[in-house]
Amino acid sequence: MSPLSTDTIQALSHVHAKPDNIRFQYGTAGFRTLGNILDSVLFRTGILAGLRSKKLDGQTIGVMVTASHNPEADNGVKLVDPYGEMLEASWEIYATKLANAPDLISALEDVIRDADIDLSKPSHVVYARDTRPSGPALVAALEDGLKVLNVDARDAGVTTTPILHYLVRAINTKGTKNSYGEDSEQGYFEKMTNAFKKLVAGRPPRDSLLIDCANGVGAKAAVELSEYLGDSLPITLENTDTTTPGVLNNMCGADFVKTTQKLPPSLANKLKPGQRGCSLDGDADRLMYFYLDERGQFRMLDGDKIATLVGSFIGELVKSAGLEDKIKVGSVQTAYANGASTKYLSERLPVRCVSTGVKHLHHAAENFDVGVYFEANGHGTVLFSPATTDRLREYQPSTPAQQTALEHLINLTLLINQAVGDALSDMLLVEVVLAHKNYTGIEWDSLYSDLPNRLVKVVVADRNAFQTEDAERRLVRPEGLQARIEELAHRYEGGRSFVRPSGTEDVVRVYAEAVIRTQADELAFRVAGLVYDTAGGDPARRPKEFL
Ligand code: G16
Repeated sequence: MSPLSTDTIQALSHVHAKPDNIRFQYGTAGFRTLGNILDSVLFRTGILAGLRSKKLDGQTIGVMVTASHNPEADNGVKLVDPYGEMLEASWEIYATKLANAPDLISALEDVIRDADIDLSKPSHVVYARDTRPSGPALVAALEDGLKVLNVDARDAGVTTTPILHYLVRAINTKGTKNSYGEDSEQGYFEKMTNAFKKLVAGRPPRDSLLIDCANGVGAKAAVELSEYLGDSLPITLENTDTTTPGVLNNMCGADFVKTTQKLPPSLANKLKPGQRGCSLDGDADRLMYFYLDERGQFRMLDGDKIATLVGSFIGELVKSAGLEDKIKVGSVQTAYANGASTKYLSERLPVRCVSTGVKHLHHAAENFDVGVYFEANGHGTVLFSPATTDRLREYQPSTPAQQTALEHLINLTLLINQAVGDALSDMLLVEVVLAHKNYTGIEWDSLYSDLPNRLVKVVVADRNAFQTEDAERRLVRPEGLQARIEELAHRYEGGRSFVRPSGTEDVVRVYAEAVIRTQADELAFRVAGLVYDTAGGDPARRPKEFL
């Protein structure tokens, strides 16, 4: 085992000093907080990424510098494991330990001993960042961390989170039976758009899709995508300003649409009634669809609507291919899933509910032959198990109709980014289903009616005081609060509400749904008020609706 170069670590830790009195936590999507306090975290994460790669015999680990849907002043960093999945949970503890260690060298020695890491092994890392202004400085700190272990590092530049995940998987599977594609952006776009073109071949031309790029890195990727798509899908890009300070995710993007249930004001005169529109988030891993109905009313098609559309379509293809006895399609949701979507899906597929966070959904989806997972916020994908992929490759259909369905399924395995939820890949997937069904947004929307729902954020003194159980559907702490929430929810027809601490923002989230719109809103704000009063919220940030 080669020793740690303690002199280098000491010198660089001095340059990237840890701020006092701040405790960092590797949460739902890595470290995420104000960008201007993250320098030491990035430096330390660089070292951790090198250690993780050494632990895995030099396989390439990904590092993404982003705060996704959060405000522009926030930033963050997360590690990506070799197949493009989220960092293994046991290493999240090491990440948090290193980020907070007063004595970095002794913490590193602990981790190396505990995880049994051979420092003489090689290490490879690929990293990227989104368009946030704090990105370049944070990447420089990360690079200093990578130098500590002489990591062989590749800078993937400014790109989306899903492209970084794709690159990690492509690099690690290169030359193997499970090769995921060329390890370049070009490889990513070609793989996806070639499959898309085959899937929509012979279908009537579609009218233009309007894409709200959240003024983030998705704008850059969407421009490239449109070149690869050619005329197979006409798209119009909006909110593509990645240089004006303050505009990222501001009054636009997938999180704005989901939480306000409104059209971004910047699209007001651009989206025509009946036209399909969609919003990406700041790093292009979430997708929300929408349209204006004939009365000009905004209608949202969220992650639940995507899951039901896609899950049913894949289930039908499996059946048409004659594979329904051999391939089981299942779906994974979280407590945020609209009750109506769960009902619709459960009548067609097995459905599981897990805690918020892609890593939970991803792992649960791996238990199905084909696992369709989407969070209501628009984050999700479809996983085909390795055995299913082999089965599709080897299957001999007995009729031309089975052959066609089989080809569609195989092309879907290429279109879908199975490494992680990917707004652009998901968008093409939705477009494929709409083209096959000859649906507009209106027909898609009419598959089932959402129960009116409302999501509210409450700023409290300590969100860690909130603890949950049963896939976050029930609060265990603060004691007594759950019973009061239930008591309130029972007063409304179809009332359901739950409360959980966010893993990406310093807030507690309150969700409520009910049969009638005004009642869903009232329930949400009454529960939010309860949370506020129990936990001592910040008066300056008390949600206006329950003042
Ligand atoms: C991240 C996670 C998602 C999660 C979201 C919100 O998304 O990857 O799985 O749903 O945060 O989490 P929370 O409610 O705990 O704040 P993103 O798009 O911000 O990376």
